[in-house]
Amino acid sequence: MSDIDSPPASALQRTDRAVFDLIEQEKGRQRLTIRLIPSENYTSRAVMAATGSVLTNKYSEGYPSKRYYQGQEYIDQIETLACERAKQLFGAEHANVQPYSGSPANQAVYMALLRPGGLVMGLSLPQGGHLTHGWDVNFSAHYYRSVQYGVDPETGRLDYDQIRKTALAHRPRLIFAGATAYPRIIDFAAFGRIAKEVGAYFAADISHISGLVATGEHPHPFPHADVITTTTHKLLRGPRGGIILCRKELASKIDRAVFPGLQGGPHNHVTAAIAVALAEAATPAYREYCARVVQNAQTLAQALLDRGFDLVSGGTDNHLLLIDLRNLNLGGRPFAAALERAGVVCNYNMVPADTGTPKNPSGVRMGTPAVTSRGMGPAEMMQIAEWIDRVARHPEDEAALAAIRKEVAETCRQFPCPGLDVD
Ligand code: DSN
Repeated sequence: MSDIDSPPASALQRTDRAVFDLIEQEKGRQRLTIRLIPSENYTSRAVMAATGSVLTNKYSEGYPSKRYYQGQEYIDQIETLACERAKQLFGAEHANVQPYSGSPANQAVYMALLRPGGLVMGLSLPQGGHLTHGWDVNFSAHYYRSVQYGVDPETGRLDYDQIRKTALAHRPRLIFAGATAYPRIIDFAAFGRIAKEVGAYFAADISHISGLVATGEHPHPFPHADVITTTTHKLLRGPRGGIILCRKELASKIDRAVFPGLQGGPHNHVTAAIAVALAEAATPAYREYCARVVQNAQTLAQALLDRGFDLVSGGTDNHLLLIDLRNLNLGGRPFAAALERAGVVCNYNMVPADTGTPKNPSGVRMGTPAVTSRGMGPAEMMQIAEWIDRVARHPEDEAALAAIRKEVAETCRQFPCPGLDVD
C-alpha cells in the first residue's frame, strides 16, 4: 500500500522523531486491525489537510464580521462556509460550528436554555445515553438537577409511554434524546410531543447517527427538536469537533453560550475541516456509504445472532450493535481485550439491566462506520462474526488469538484506509 506522506509529516519526521514514530505505529494499527468502535472512523486526506493547516495560527474570538481580533478576512469566509454547509446538510435555520466537541456543544445547550439548578431529563449512561445527558458524575448533574429515563429491560428499546410518564411526573425544563449505545431508530417526533406537553425544550444529540439523519436513513429531529447537537468526527467523518443547530429564535442564546459563555477562540483549522467534511457528506457517495454502514451492521448482527450471541434489542437499525455476553459467561472487559489481541478492536460497554459495573460490564459495543469506510461489505461482516465467535470460544488461547490476528491483517491489507492509503 502506498503512504503518500504530506509535507507536514516529513517535517515532523525531521523535527521530532519520537512523535513521528508513534504516529507511524498508530497508522499501522489503524491499517491492520478491524476497527469496530462505533464512534470512530477514517477521515479523508482533504479533512486532514485542513486540520493540519496554517489556520491553527489564528485567533478569532467572536463570529464572522463580529471578531475581537483583526486579520479575519479568510477565517470569516471559512466559518461562514462551514455554517452554510451545516445548515444546508441538516435543513437548519442556524448553525454554530465552534464547539470544541460534543460535550462542549451540549454544555452550551445547558447554558443557553437552563438556569443553574434547572431540571434536565436524559437517557441514563448505562442504558445507552451520554455523560452530558444528566449522568451523575458529569457537570450536567452537578450544576443542574437531573432525572434519567432508561430502556425497557425486556425489549432493550425506548419506552415512550414510560418516558412521557417520567416527564409528566418531574416536569423537566430540558429533555435530551440521543444515545451512544442504542441500536434502534429514535422517535424524535414522540420526544417532541412529550417536550411540548410538559413545556420543556427538546435537544436531540445526534452525534452517533448524524450521517443517518443527514442522508435520510433515519428520521430527522427537526421540526420536533428545538436544538440539535452533534460531534463531527463519528459517522460524519470530519475532524474532532462539534456543531449546534437550532431555530433562528434560539440562535443568539446558543451563540452567546458558546462564546463568550464557555469557549475562547474557535479552532479555525477544525472549522475548515468541518466545512470539508460537510461538503463530502452532501455527495451521493456519502449517501451510499451511510446506507452500506447500516446494511453492514445488520449483516454483522445477523451473523452474530446465528452464532448464538445475544444482541440487545435483538439486532440493529443503525451503525452499532450491543452484545450482551451473559449467556456466554464472558465479561465485557476481558472479551474486548481478547478481541484486541486478535486484531478486532471494540469497546466494553454496559448493557440494559447490567449486573456488572461500568469498569466491568456485561457487554461490548461494536459498529461498522470505519470498516465500511474501507470498503468492506457483507462477506467481510460474515468473516468478522466468525473471528468474534472464535475469540469467544478461546478468549485465553494466545496461539488461537495470534492466528486470528494474522488473518485479520491479511484481510485488512486488501482494504485501503481513506486518509492513509487513498484520498
Ligand atoms: N465517546 C463517544 C462514544 O464512544 O460514543 C461518546 O461521546
